[in-house]
Amino acid sequence: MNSRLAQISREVSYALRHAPQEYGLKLDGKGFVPVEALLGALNARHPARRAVVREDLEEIIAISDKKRHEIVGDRIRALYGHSVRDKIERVPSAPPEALYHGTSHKALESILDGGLLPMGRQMVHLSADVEMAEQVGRRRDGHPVILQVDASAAHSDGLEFFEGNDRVWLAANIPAQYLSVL
Ligand code: HQG
Repeated sequence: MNSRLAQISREVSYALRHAPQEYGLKLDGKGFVPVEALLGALNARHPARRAVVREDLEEIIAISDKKRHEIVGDRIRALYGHSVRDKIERVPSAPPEALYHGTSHKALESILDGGLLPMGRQMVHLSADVEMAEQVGRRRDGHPVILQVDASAAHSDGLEFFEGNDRVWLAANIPAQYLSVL
C-alpha cells in the first residue's frame, strides 16, 4: 500500500475507533458513519492533500493486510479496536476451539494474575492464529509472549465472543484460568 493510503487508513481507524467527535462524526449503534461525512471530515482537515474519495477507502479495504474497516452501502465502520465510550453493539458467536493473544513479557505476570482485560479499548482482542498473534505482540515486544485461549471451554462456561473480522475475535475479558503460555 502506498504511503498516502497507509496514512489515510490510520486516520480512518483513529476517527472511527477513538475520536469520531474530533471529526464531527457520530457513530451509530454498530459503529457506522456515512461515507460522505467521513470523506468530508478527512478532506476538511487536510486541504493540501489530494482529496480522499470513496474509491480510496475501497482500495484500502481491498489491499490491507488486515481487514480493519468495512463499507456497507453508503456507510463505513471500523470492525474492531474501539475505545469510544458508547459500546458498539455486537452479536455473540461461537468461537473456534482455540484463540491466541500476543503480548509483551512485561505484561505477562499481570495477565496471568488478573486475566486479559480490555485496557484502553472496549474489548480484549484475540487472534485466530499464532501468526497474527505474533504480529500483534511484536508491536510491544521483539519476541512476544503468545498466550493460547481455551475459547471452547470459556464459551461453554458462558463467556461471550464476538467476531471482529475473520482473524480477529473480541471478548469483554478472558479470566486467567483459560490462558496458557505457548
Ligand atoms: C495488555 C491492533 C497488563 C495486552 C492489533 C496488550 C490488534 C494487559 C495491551 C488490536 C492485561 C493492550 C488490539 C492485564 C491485557 N495486565 N496488561 N491484565 N490485559 N493487557 O493495543 O491486543 O493494527 O489495546 O496484552 O493488531 O495489543 O490497529 O490491544 O498488550 O488487532 O488494526 O494490554 O489493535 O490492530 O493493548 O491490539 P491494545 P492489542 P490494528
